[in-house]
Amino acid sequence: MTRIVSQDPSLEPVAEVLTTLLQPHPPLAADLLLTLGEVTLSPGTAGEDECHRITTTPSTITCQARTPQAVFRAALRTALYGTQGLGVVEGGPRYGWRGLMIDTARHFWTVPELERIVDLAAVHRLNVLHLHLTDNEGWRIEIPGLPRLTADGPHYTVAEFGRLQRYAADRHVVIVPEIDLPGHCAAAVRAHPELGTVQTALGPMSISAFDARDPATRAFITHVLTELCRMTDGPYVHFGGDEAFGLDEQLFGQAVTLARDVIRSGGKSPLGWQESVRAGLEPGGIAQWWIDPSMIDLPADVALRPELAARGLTNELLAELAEGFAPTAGDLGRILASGGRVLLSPQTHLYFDRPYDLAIVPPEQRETAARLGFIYEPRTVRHFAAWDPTAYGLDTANVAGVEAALWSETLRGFDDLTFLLLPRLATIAETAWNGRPSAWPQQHDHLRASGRIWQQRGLTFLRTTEVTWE
Ligand code: TNX
Repeated sequence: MTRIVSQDPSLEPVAEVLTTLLQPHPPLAADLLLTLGEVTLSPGTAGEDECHRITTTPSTITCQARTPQAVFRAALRTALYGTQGLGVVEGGPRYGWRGLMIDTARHFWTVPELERIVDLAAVHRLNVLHLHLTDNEGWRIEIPGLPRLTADGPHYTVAEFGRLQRYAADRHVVIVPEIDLPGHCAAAVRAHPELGTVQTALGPMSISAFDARDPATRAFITHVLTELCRMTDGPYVHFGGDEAFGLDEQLFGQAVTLARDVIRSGGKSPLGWQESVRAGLEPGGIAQWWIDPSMIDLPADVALRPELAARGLTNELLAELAEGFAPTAGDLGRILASGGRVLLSPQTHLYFDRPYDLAIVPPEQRETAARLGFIYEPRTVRHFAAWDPTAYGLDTANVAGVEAALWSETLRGFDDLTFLLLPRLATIAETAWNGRPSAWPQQHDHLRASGRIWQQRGLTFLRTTEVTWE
């Protein structure tokens, strides 16, 4: 076992959780010393609280930072990936929000499964786990006073959610819970048919959205978000706001404004998908940017992508989708014009339900790779590794951070989940930390080292032929 010595009482919990996290891995030859103290602020980093200094001698590795969280991340990284020789290295992350979103609505992930994801997030120095807790397919979080929401489906109880947040906090990961409204609300309406909705259709799909003029619906939104704020330890509550097809701007604005007001009254900062900026945004407010018309890689004619036709997509539906997403063209501009901050989740590179290009999948994993992923064009791992967060020409002050997202429509179990996450999560996590993509040879070596770590942790991953795995 690696010997971990904390030189400050406030670092004892860090030492303890490091010991637990490092259990599956071979010990370090040197002792790991944890210490609090000032470090030089590295230029272009998220702030002093996140910066660290690592000093390596033949017998000891000292991880120093101003905060336990920065000591934790520096020490875990060093213990897993080693140091670059003897001497002193200083550093820190470029982006302060390095997140991963997991969809618990389309597939329910158990608490132990989520704990393994929290561990994985920590291994890759991520600090946010965003949980998409409700959607048309299911409602996954107990809300005190509204038992019908969770009467007939798997879900997290209040106590489980509390334990998960503490587990994550020990690993310096903040949980951001999301209740998706006013669209994506079918599960809530199944449980509470008395709620007022607006009904529309997208191709063959019928779609409902909350009607925020309805008093029962307003009371419901208020109740749910008030309770959620009470249950949430972290500073943020996400209210969704995406794809509210069928609602006009005014009705959409009413729902978003209500959600934000309730969340602020609950003492939390509201956060929504990019569409929510159409209801305005307060200066400094965050909107999660995931799409614009240039990112929608759907063809104008299904004949060009036979696999889409096989999934039931028609040209009529493609046209409706294109029309429904047309307003996304203005969202980024709206966020910037209101002095808001962008949480970068562009689906071209940060949506991990994008299928893998079968050309990079080894034969024994082809069957798995072929059934996983949404209707996006397949891509290689190098495509994700090349993602450059500075490519959008945004000012530092306008970027809240980076968040990858994994939607669960095609997933059947935990191995499917990690198969889509890994290896690309590691490349995006490095880019979020460094602020820019490293050159491929460096990324390659990092992935290769990561593969060993995932194997030791028993995690399934795509053994892409782009990497010479150990
Ligand atoms: C769009 S991304 C959605 C999700 C789907 C996802 C599939 C977003 C805010 N909404 O409901 O699961 O596409 O990639």
